[in-house]
Amino acid sequence: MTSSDSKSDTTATAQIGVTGLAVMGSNIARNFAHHGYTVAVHNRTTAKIDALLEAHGSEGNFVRGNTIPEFLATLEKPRRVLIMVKAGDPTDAVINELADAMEEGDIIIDGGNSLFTDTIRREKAIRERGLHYVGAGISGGEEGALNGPSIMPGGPKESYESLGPLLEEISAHVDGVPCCTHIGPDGSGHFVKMVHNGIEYSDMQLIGEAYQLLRDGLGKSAPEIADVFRDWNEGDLDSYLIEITAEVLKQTDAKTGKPLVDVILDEAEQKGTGRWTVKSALDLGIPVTGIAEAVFARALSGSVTQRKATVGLASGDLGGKPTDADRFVDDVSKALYASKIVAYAQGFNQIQAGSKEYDWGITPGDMATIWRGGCIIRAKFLNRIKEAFDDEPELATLLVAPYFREAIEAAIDSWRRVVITATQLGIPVPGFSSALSYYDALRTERLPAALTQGLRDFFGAHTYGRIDADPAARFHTLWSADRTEVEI
Ligand code: NBP
Repeated sequence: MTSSDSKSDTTATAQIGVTGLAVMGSNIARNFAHHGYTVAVHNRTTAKIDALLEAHGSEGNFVRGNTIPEFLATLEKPRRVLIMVKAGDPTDAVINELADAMEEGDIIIDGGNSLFTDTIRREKAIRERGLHYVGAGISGGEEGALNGPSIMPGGPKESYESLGPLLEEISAHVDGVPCCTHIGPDGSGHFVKMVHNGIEYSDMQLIGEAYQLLRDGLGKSAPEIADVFRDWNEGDLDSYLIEITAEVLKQTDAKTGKPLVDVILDEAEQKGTGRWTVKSALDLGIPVTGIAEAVFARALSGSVTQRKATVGLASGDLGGKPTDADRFVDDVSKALYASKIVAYAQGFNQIQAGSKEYDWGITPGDMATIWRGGCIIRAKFLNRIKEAFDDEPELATLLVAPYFREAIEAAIDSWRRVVITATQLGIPVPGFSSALSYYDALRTERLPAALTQGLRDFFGAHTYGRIDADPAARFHTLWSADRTEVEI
């Protein structure tokens, strides 16, 4: 079917509009159409409208709009327009163009990966113009967008009443439950999507470390490691990322006949959502060490100058090669699971802290529910996270929820053995080891922070609290005088 004979009737009335028809937008537009909606489609350059209608116009009812006014004219009122363009300035440009032409009560939805503070700003500006603004995090990539993504919409409750049923319908469903729910006001949806991406970074880093341990610790080939990941996907680690790790590892490069992973340049790129997660965590004072290590590990892989300069530096000679391969594989799987629990525990603490800071009223267990399908971090154990928050909505950390506490108890010796072996062999495991340190630090009764406070008081009179006084009371030792203590 060509663009001229596709269903591109400009007089039709569309229930939803999608502007921005690159990978994500065109697949979401098709997803809406597959669910029986008439979808208005628009793109800055009309070639992408032609391409969509030419290839997929027969899949449902599409209405083309070559310009924004033409596009808006095809939509039922109140209009619902989903923006799927590049985050940042392009999104602002499209919002402004739409808002100038829209009417009171119309809804603008930004489905891109926008920074949540931009969404807070935009929501306020659009609200003041009498329009509704919904910042919706969408995860699942190309495939999810087409067949059912995980959707995290923030914004006014009234907008969700009109928009929610559509979004829930096109989202992934697990056990009949949609992977979409109203997250909270203004930037909450994009905040949760950002943390989701941060957890995704951490998950991928841990998977990478497990792969390297099996490769360099046991000398396994990529296809052999693919088999291990396939086995792991049958148990507690069952998740999309573990499943596709097996797929990538078993892929052969057509050009060389080698495993594809062995010919891919080992420099990981990033688009920025992991970095945003860490920046936000620093502002909130939440130690998301697993996500931070993952972001830095990608940066390190791209530190070509430093890597070239250090090739061949001493590694030490402590031996430590695993003698029992099967036990080592089992240890690595347990270390991976325990480290992954830590990554999620940290991410959920960040969501709790963000919700408190911005007064969003987020229900953490609901995030676990809507991440069970459609998205990149979908995993079997999200059910356990949901149960943990259902049992204890104010849970201090997932690490103390009975299921996870027991899972870590079962993994702890393996986890330590893996970190010891990696250290002996000189295999970098920043994710595994920092997760273990985080766990150990949290459960340690007395931390060296007392000494840090003493030092701060010595050089800067920054004061300290005492274990035997009111927590709010502050004390200072007169270090350069007679070293007696005064209460401030
Ligand atoms: P891209 O992020 O590659 O953006 C391309 C789209 O933005 C095209 O439609 C392009 O129009 C449009 N655009 C640009 Br660039 N500048 C514009 C401007 N000034 N005015 C109007 N339109 C402009 O597309 P994508 O990969 O489909 O992602 C869309 C959004 O979804 C992004 O925010 C992305 O971060 C997010 N996201 C992507 C994924 C994924 O897996 N790719 C997953 C989840 C979320 P043109 O055709 O005229 O150049």
